[in-house]
Amino acid sequence: MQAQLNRILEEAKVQLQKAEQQSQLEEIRVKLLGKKGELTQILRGMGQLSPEERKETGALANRVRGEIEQMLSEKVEAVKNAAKAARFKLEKVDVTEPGKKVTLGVKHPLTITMEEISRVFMNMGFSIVEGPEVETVFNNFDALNAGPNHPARDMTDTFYITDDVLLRTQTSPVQVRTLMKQKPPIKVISPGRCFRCDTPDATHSPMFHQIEGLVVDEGITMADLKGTLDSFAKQLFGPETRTKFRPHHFPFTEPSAEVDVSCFKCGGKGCKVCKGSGWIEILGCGMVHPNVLKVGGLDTEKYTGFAFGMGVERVAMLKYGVDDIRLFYENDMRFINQFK
Ligand code: 2NM
Repeated sequence: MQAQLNRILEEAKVQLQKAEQQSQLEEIRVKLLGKKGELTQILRGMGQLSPEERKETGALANRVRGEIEQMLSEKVEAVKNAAKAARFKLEKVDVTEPGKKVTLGVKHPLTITMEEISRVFMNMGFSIVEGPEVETVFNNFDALNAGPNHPARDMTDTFYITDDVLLRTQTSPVQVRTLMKQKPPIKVISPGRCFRCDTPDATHSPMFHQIEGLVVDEGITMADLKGTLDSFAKQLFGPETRTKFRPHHFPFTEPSAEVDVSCFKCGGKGCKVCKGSGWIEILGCGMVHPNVLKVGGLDTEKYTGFAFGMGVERVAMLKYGVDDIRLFYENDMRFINQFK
């Protein structure tokens, strides 16, 4: 039995020498010291020995176990250290290496312009409302007093999806929806994407952005319209800006007007930006037509309102001196990065 113990010790030494991984060491431990291990089996068989033999063999067995345990833990430590050293070598960091450049994103010029316009109206107490880009013909045309033969309804101007469904050609259907579900006082703007069947060129795009506004309450007059839009123009283009209201026609407003602002570049003397006239056309507006107010079920003897609309691309092109609308949609970062 003692010879067996010595053989186990010698064999353990050889095997531990060869082992290179922690899993191998664990295998060896189980094989020798585990519940069914070789050493454990021998210790179990000691009951059959005589007392003297038992003493001697027991002492040897304990020594062998102690030695094996000692060797095992040393080897486990060594293997762990070797693994760590290998990892450190692999994960070496060069602290003198220059850091990676972080490039921050920028806002799109149309987003900047849209937010700037919205901010001015929000500061005047307007709320922002949004609606779907896919609209009903009713919300986009009928409700806006554009009769069945209105030219804007033409297939060549409008993207129809079915006979009754289209891509909105302006954001006014959002205001129609507001009129139908909200009681006055109403004071909203609706920024969003619009679609018209246009061939792209320097000033046209089949997709563009609008911001429209609607104010409805008792006693709203043309003076409210002029005061609001004059204040807006001064906040967007500078306090020296003057406004001019020229008679115009829209189906959804009566009377209607187009608004010119004095040229923010030359102050009105005439330059390239205003094409020598001193004035720049910036938006359309008018007193909401009674037929439109009726869609919201309003008493048109009691309630009046004004509305306006402007193209975001047009404002951005003027503000930033961009001469081709298509630049806004190409996402060439050399263009986009100029508006930080
Ligand atoms: C414009 C010009 C004039 C307008 C009218 C309405 C509504 F829904 F209240 F009738 N919303 N927006 C309007 C009026 C839009 O854009 C050039």
